[in-house]
Amino acid sequence: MPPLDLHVAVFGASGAGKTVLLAAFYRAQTQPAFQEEYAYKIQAVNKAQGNQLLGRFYRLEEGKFPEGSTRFDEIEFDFFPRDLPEAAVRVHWYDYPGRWWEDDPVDAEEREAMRQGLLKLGMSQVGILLADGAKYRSEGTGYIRWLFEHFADECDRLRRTSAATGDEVSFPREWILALSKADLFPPDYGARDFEREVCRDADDQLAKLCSVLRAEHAFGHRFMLLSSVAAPADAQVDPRTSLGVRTLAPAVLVSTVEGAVREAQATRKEKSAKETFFQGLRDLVQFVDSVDDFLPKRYQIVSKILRFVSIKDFASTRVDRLKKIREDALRRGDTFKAVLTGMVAALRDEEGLRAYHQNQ
Ligand SMILES: Nc1nc2c(ncn2[C@@H]2O[C@H](COP(=O)(O)OP(=O)(O)OP(=O)(O)O)[C@@H](O)[C@H]2O)c(=O)[nH]1
Ligand SMILES: [Mg+2]
Repeated sequence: MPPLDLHVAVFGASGAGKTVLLAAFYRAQTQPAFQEEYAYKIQAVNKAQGNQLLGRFYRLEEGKFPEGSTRFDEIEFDFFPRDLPEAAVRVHWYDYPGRWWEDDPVDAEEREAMRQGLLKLGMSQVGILLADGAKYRSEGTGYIRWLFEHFADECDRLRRTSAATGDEVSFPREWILALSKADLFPPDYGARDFEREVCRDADDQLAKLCSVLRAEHAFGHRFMLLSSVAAPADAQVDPRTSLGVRTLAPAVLVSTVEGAVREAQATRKEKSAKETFFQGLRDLVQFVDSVDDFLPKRYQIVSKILRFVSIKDFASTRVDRLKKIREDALRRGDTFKAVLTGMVAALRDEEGLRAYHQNQ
């Protein structure tokens, strides 16, 4: 069976930390210690791109950050179970100049690259809106309000200009709000604290953004902290310390399932208003064999996921149980079960609990 494709689009202004995040994401998950602990590992589908990412990381180790990006890149990563030859999950990741959200294109060529790139971002299953941690640290609440307003305006503008040229832009259905450069915050600051501050201080702007994205149920309830490297203001960069980069793929996987459940619930007329996610999930599993018929194409991945991870394990907070299932699957050579349960477990370990929080 080919790997499950997850498309993730990181939305972030210039300097928010997209390119460094990509290098850290790759590097952290290629480490032998990572493989030992998580029981899966990542490989770049294109080896040359993998080397470029490593090169970028080695320069970070010498304290050199990348220049601002100048073009659109698509990078694919495969997730393999420890010691098994086949990949279970393929993550498609896009990197691009954040100034595309601010400036007009410099020429016709860039305009076209921008158009194609933004269409790809919009087609992704999961969107990550990256709030710049350094700016939030220095500017406070005003920055988050500005970010939501600015992003809502840009999405609105994109929709209007695309409509004028005959393109229909879509936006990801599921969203994660992530705070980059989380190393600039105190060590006990978690995604839960970020969620509290955002809901307390920027609820109006959040509501407006949700309506522009047409994502009332899907934006503003998943929060992440991300730190690609520790870069304290007056000390050396420490590229070996990261936060949340190992939680990202699992968060995207789970968000994709949640999106499909909600979509399936919405198509069923008899659904009660109070039906929970897990009731919806249970229901979806009962239909799992016919699910591909009624789910939109981009969610068909979910029927596959649910063949390998049981609802109980999906909902379980028992990391030890998940790890046991994962190890059994490895012994049996069950590629998909091993990686998928490994990812669910990663959301519940210590790093996952600090870096990821869902409030509803
Ligand atoms: N403290 C800290 N600083 C970071 C981190 N990641 C990035 N930075 C800083 O943020 C700057 C911008 O990061 P990039 O990854 O290049 O930003 P970008 O979003 O790719 O920017 P564009 O390519 O212009 O869109 C870096 O040069 C670093 O100074 C991080 O994890 N922690
Ligand atoms: Mg960049």
